This record gives sequence, structure tokens and C-alpha cells, in this order.
Amino acid sequence: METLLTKLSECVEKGKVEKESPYPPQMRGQEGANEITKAALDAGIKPEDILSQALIPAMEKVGQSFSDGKIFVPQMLMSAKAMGASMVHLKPFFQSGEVKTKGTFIIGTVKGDLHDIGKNLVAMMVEGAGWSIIDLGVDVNEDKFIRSIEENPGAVVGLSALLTTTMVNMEDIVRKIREKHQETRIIVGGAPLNNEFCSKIGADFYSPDPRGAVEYLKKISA
Ligand code: B1M
Repeated sequence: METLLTKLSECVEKGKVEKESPYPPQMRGQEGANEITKAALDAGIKPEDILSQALIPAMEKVGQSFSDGKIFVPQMLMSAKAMGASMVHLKPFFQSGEVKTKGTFIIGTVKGDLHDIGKNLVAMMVEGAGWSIIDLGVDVNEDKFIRSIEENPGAVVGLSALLTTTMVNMEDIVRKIREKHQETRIIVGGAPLNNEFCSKIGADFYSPDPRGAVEYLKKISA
């Protein structure tokens, strides 16, 4: 089990998507995130363990290497691609929750921000917990959020941001949503956020991870 997770972690760190991928040259011909994830699931490793013990720690290392100037945007993008290839296999497990009747959850990464891996994970887990998902994608401005709220009365909104430069855009989006739809519940998340920031911008709830968002939704829909 450990070997598969270690290998998978290495694939994400180095950006090895699948066996046929020519990148990175030193791993040519070796299995990539696609094949190793399938093998890990076949070996009975739990999807949550694949996520928490291989994929997320690998991405943390990638972030650290980027901060240290050891890798650059193209490498980071290949790592994201490898993680995506793995998540394709995990998605059905996270989505096979209960019947979808609990409500609608609108989610998007805020304007200026293109990071979507964390947002996609939150969407998957919330969908698995029985909510209908409207995923507005990345670089989403207040107008798109407001339009979607108007099309889906009573929906809960989730905002994701990964950059210190885009988390500030959340404040603007929350304020504009509140001006028109004061009652809308808003959850915020993303690596640079915290509870204090959430209170400052007037959002309802901050969650550091998908589980917290699911728990909050459970609580408010009970
Ligand atoms: Co970017 N990037 N990136 N990047 N990138 C970070 C975020 C960074 C920390 C790397 C670093 O310097 N160490 C840094 C931000 C620094 C800062 O602002 N303080 C950074 C930078 C600087 C940049 C660029 C500016 C680089 C450049 O161009 N010079 C650029 C910005 C582009 C833009 O958005 N406008 C950029 C670009 C990219 C890529 C496109 C190459 C790629 C993204 C590909 C994609 O998403 N499809 C990328 C990547 C991959 C990363 C890192 C390495 C990994 C992000 C990730 O997917 N993590 C990242 C470093 C890091 O995070 N360690 C980094 C895994 C994911 C599962 O975690 O997204 O945190 P995360 O989501 C978590 C929680 O935060 C939470 O749940 C998730 C699961 O646990 N969560 C929520 C997230 N949203 C939530 C919402 C909720 C609740 C919980 O409720 C609604």
C-alpha cells in the first residue's frame, strides 16, 4: 500500500500524468498518476487515503518547491494535470453519497483566480453528501454569482481563493451578494484564508477543508 502511495505522490510531484506521457523525460515509460491510482483502488486502498496521504502532501511539496524557486509555473501545471488524472478515478467514490435532495450549492473560484483543484474537491464532497452542485468554474465575478443565486433561490454559495491577491476579491463579492440577497449563506475557503478573514468580510462560515463545508451544510439543512 505504502509503495503505491509513494509512487503516486512522486507522479504528482514530478507531473507524470500517465504511462504514455513524455513528461518528465526521466520517467518516460513508467506508469503515471492515472495507472497508479487505478492500481491503488484495485488494491483496496481507500479513496480518502489516496487523497490525504498521496495527492495533497505531493501538492504541498510542489508549492514549497515553487516558493523556493526550484520549479516554475509549467511544472506546477503538470503536477495539477497529474492530480487531475488521479481525481477522475476518485470522483465516483466521493459522489456516491446519498440521494441529491438536500439543496443547491453554488461554487466558484473568485475573480482573478484560476486555481480549481481545491474547489473541485469541495464540489465533489458536497455532491457526495447529497447536494446539487452548480459549479461556476474559475475567475468568477459577483454578477455570475448573483445571477446563479437568482436562478436558484435558497442556494448556499461557496467561494474559493488560493491567492492572497484574490482572497481580497471575496470581500467585494460577499458585499455585492449581501446587497441583493442578504439571506444567502456564504461559505469561504482556500489556503490563505482563516476565521478572522471570514468574519471581517461578512461571510457565514470558513472551512479549511471540504469536510468542514459538508458539516456546515449538514447543520444548516438539518
Ligand atoms: Co499557484 N500558487 N499560482 N498554480 N499553486 C499557489 C496557491 C502558491 C501558494 C504557490 C507558492 O508560492 N508556494 C502561490 C500563492 C501565493 C500567495 O498568494 N500567497 C501560487 C502562485 C503565486 C501562482 C501564480 C501567481 C504563479 C505565477 O503565475 N507566477 C499563478 C496564479 C494564476 C491565477 O490564479 N491567476 C498560479 C498558477 C498555478 C497553476 C495554474 C500553475 C496551478 C493551478 C492549476 C489548477 O488549479 N488547475 C497552480 C498550483 C497547482 C498551485 C499549488 C502548487 C497547488 C494548489 C492546489 O491545487 N493544492 C499551490 C501551492 C499549494 O497549495 N501548496 C499554488 C491542492 C488543493 C487540494 O488544495 O487548493 O488549498 P487547495 O484546496 C484545499 C483547501 O484550501 C480547501 O479544501 C481543499 C482540499 O483540502 N478549500 C476550500 C479550497 N477551496 C475551498 C472552498 C471551501 C472550503 C474549503 O468552501 C467554499
